[in-house]
Amino acid sequence: MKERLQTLKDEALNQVKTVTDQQALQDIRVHYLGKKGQITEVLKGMGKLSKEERPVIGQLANEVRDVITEAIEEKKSKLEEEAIEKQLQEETVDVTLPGKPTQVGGSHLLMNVIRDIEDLFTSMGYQVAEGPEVETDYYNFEALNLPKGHPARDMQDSFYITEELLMRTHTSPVQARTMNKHEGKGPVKIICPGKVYRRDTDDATHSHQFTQIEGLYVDENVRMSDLKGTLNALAKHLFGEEREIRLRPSFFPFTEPSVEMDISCKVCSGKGCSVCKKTGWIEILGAGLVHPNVLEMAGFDPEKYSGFAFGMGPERIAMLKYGIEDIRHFYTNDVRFLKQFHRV
Ligand code: 2U9
Repeated sequence: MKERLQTLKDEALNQVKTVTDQQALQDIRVHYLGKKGQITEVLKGMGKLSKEERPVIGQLANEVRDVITEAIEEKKSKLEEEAIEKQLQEETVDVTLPGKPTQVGGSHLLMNVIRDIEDLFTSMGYQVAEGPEVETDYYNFEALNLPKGHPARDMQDSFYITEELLMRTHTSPVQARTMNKHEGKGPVKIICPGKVYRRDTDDATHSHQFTQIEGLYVDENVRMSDLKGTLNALAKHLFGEEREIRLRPSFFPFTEPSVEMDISCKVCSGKGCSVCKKTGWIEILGAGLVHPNVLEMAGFDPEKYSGFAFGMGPERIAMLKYGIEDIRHFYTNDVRFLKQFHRV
């Protein structure tokens, strides 16, 4: 029995030394010290021993059990330490290592231009108004002095959905809707950004869907000089304090008189270059005093009220500001293009 205990002890201690995980260690504990463990079996065999041998073997068996128990406890805490150390190693972050670049998104260039313009006009007391992209023929055309069959309708070749519904061709219907809501009482001071649609073949300067931002100011005694002052502020806000503007006569069915606004070319400061086609001036937007028919149809008395309106394309503004050659860049979502203009 003594040798048996000795063998078991050496065997157990050897296994405890070589074991590498808690589960296997637990199995050793059960195998030797468990209810049916080797040592326990020996102790159960004590009955067959002589009364001289019993205390000796008993004591030896307890010593062996204690030695094995202690060795197992020691190994257990050693394995726990190793596990923590390993975890620390694995989880240690070498802060000197360069971080993984996270692709930070940013606002779209067109949104930046639209926000710039909104910021200027909201700072002048305008409100941002929006409306449906699927518009009625009445608000997209009739209310803007473009009665059925009016030739100018063709200029804005449209995506009709039904006889009466189409994808809006400009954001002007938003102004017409807003004026109606005012039931003939001024002032109306709004800026209307949004997507518009025209049946056009996409190329470097045309797209079947693009953005527009229009503005409207209706009140008593609104004059051309108010429009000019407002457009001057806009040009300087977008293209720099040193920019000059020029107004040229033009025609739009919904404004009379109508103008187009040019800014002095910032590439050649007006001397003439390829960008401004040697004119020194670059056309930016169209504008005018709201046509009395449009005021009337919206319930405003043209004798009492007058107003100005303007419209521009944010794509055109962005292409001029950043020298972008192809309008399709705005829509093809090429991150190499977009991230050049990120505003985080
Ligand atoms: C109402 C009354 C008048 C909006 C106007 C323009 C001139 C204009 C073009 C700019 C670039 C269209 O996208 S574009 O090609 N727009 O030149 N827009 S006046 O006039 C209005 C609008 C609404 C009730």
